[in-house]
Amino acid sequence: MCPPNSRTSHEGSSVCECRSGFYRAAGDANSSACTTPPSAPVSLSWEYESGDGGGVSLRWRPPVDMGGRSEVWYGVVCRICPSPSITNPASCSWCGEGVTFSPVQTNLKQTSVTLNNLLTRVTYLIQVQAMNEVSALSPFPARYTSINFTTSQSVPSTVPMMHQLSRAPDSITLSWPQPDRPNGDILEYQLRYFDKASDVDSAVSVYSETNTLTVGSLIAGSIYAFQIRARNERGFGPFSNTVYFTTLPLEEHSQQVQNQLPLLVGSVMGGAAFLLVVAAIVVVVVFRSKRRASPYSDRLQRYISNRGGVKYYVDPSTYEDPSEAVKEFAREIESTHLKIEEVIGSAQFGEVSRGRYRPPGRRELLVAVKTLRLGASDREKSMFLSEAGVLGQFDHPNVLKLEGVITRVPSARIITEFMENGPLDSFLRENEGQFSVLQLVGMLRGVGAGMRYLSERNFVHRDLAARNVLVNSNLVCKVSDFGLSRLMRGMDHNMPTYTASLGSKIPVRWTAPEAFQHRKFSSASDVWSFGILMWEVMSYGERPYWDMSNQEVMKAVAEQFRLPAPTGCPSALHSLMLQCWQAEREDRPSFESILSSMDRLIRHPVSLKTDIMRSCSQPLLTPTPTDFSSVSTVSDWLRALRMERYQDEFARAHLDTLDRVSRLTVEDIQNLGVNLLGHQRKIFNAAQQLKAHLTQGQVEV
Ligand code: 30K
Repeated sequence: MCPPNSRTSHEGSSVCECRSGFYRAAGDANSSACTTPPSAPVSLSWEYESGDGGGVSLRWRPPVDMGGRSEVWYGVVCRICPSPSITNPASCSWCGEGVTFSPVQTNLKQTSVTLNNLLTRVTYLIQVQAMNEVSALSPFPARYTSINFTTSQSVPSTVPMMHQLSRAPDSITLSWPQPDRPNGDILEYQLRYFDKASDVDSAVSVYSETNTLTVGSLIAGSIYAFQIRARNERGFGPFSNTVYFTTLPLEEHSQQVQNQLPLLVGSVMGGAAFLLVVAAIVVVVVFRSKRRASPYSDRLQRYISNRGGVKYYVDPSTYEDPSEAVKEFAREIESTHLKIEEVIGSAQFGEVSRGRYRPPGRRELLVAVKTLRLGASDREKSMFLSEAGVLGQFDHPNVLKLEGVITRVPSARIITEFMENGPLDSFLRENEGQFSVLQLVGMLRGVGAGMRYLSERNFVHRDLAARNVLVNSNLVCKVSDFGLSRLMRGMDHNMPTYTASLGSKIPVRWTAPEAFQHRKFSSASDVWSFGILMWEVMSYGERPYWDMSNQEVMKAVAEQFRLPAPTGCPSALHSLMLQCWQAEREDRPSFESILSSMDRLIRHPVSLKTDIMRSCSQPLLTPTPTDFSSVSTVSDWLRALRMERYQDEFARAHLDTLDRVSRLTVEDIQNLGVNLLGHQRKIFNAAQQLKAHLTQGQVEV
């Protein structure tokens, strides 16, 4: 006798074969009954999930016919259809990756699933298939049941963040972006606020149709709690998290007024009627000039606004609690989604490892994981994490991308994209001479584009250098290291006593003179650093100013010496560098203009042809290069170089003609008794230049 759904094909056969449409699964014994795929699930229904996630939950009951097996699982197919009346399912397209399934989309063991991130006012066609161990053996598709529904408009999702635009003793002006899912037109926002000392029952509400609002009648120097929500046709969405802002303390206010007093007094003298007009102009002018003089001034760095569609970056240190900034701008990553592989380098607060991160519902990414070293203080932890608070605000192909943070465990981690070729400086050193000028300019253009993006947002990097730019496998360069700038800035504000010792922390060779002398950091000082970075790139990672000491570099730069064009560097690029190194920061180009210059060069590659005369190692240039017409003796030459102090050494070595000087070798100079390293280099380069000049003269004759 054969078990159910099987039979023998001939007399005396030892196995019972399955009847058509019935199967034995791999694990089934030969003597067991044959089984078939299950029938379709039944009673499929849907309903909205509570909350504002735009979710729908689906439920069904198991198939009536289990096909003779006990196990069953389900798969969900999601399609999006053009109209509510589905006449032809073929006209529906796949939902794509936007929709997420909880717990999973396939191999579901339970009879319910939640779909999230659905669009509003869209018709979905959902099919739920039932499968068992023998489904794969059947040539027919799994049986399914389907349902369609049209999502209604729902209330807006929460407003993701809120920022202070300005403050006075009795008022605060706030701005915020649209909710991620407005689900229709936003009709108005409700801002509710209360004194932090009291509770939410005492909250007052104000309404606005725009994304900014000024709240008045506040008490000076007090902390207020703010919450915001948006309303569309369907009603109000949920309130945002509470954020706290403080009104301006009276002392600070009076100081600000005092600073403006001389201007006011001047205006008063102009007469009463005139005064009104003048005062208005003065206020505008003062505000504007302040902004230009110090683009990283507290005010602007602190505030985010959407003026002209550009967001200003928000300085996490202006938050009451900087970890709030991290929460706001950085996603918290589940440790279980991250695999750390090997250490690839070290950074200021600990080591950097390579890892793999699998975000739910997305493919695995290679990432770099910065880990805060064990035993770090709370202050170090918050400085460490504030880099993520900055990075998380940016989204540009030439700015390192933040994937998220892990803050809930003792050793905090920052997860960013992995950059296959590592830091730009070592990458170039390891590949010296391997790239065309066009490729090098392409890399520089990338860094320039990242910097233009950052400067548009009023972010001042302060530590732009090739070591802080990372390169991926496509040679795309991305600006990184937003930590050092934060650290220096934090100290600036909070620990003035450290400022003096900080001198050593400033990367002098990359820093504009006004920044290392008076700490006037600005986008214009970033432009100076960009010029140095251009030099690093064109010289394949040579150290700027070679082995000169920081002191010597500062002195040389103050005396208007500038780096010469690296070997093989087109003069058009060197002249762009020289523009970045203008002593007066107002004279330097903006990143915008640097980028257009580079684009022009890239479009006309002839301009990037190296001109031979300049390709040889040039001396540290002065803006007025050595004028040989007035140089006829060795003393003249030394004077032109501001190296008069070595006259005796030159005389002792019988270097009494320009011809002899032009033939100086590096060893000769070392034996001369010129003991300052930078000077040896300077003299050698100047001698080379002299040689070029003399040979040129001969050719001309
Ligand atoms: O892929 C990488 N992604 C990163 C993200 C890497 C490094 C940082 N932060 C560091 C940037 C440089 N800065 C220097 C002062 C210290 C912090 C963020 C990163 C690296 C990398 C790791 C540590 C130091 C420098 C770079 C990386 N190094 C690599 C070396 C590499 N990726 C890929 C290949 C490689 O081969 C030698």
